[in-house]
Amino acid sequence: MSKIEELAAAVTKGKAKLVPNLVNECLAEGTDPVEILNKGMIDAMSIIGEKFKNNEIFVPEMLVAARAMKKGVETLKPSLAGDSSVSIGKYVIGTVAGDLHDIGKNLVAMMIESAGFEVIDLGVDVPKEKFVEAVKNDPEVKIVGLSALLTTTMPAMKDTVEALIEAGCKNQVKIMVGGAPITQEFADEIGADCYTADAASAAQAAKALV
Ligand code: B1M
Repeated sequence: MSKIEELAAAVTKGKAKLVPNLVNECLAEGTDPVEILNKGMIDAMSIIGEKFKNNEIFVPEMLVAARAMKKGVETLKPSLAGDSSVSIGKYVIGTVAGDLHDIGKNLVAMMIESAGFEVIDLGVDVPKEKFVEAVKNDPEVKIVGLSALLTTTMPAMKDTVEALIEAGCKNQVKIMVGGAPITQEFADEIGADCYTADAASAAQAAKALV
């Protein structure tokens, strides 16, 4: 088994203590950090998602796999993120109300930060009012990023975009959306300015928006 396969196996089994070492071993072998992220961790989480859908595993197993992946991302962060010493603007990000998924949101935040933004991370299960407040309280915020992983929280994303529009925030910020169930069509329907499918393209799109 290759090191990257060992890493993926450790993530799917939720072996959080083994994951940082395996990430470092992959890096020491010269594996590209993006490949480590994609093949060693994101693919592993897709396997977990499939197993959950097929009732082969349940929430606790999903949770330990998520914890293991978080450890891996923390270890990989210095190799993935570039120079963020100069700020090109503030970027507010959060997972919408009712939704506790934050691995993808954290990856987006990390890539956005390495693209040169100062990131204000509101966390998970963020009420629409908190997004509005974050924009209203800081004229330097240029973009708001909303993440949703559940079909059941897509309406909360819509509500948040509506609240930002109603509060007049669209004069100040652009709104970016993403997450597994989100599509370009949905983004257009709710009035978001930008949809991207992954963290790397979110960072590129954010730079293009300012
Ligand atoms: Co959840 N869960 N989960 N879960 N979970 C999914 C999303 C699910 C697809 C699993 C499945 O059934 N196959 C399913 C949703 C089904 C649906 O709505 N259609 C599901 C479910 C049902 C649930 C619960 C309801 C389960 C239950 O309790 N019965 C529950 C809901 C809790 C809640 O939120 N209220 C729940 C709970 C959990 C855990 C807490 C156990 C855990 C999350 C831990 C955490 O995040 N801290 C968890 C996990 C780990 C998953 C899966 C397995 C993995 C998610 C993940 O981290 N992927 C997931 C299955 C799957 O996705 N295949 C699943 C890796 C991550 C890097 O990808 O988050 O997609 P992702 O982010 C990507 C892109 O989407 C994009 O970029 C990221 C990186 O490239 N992106 C953006 C994300 N945000 C963006 C924002 C942008 C741009 C791009 O701009 C701003």
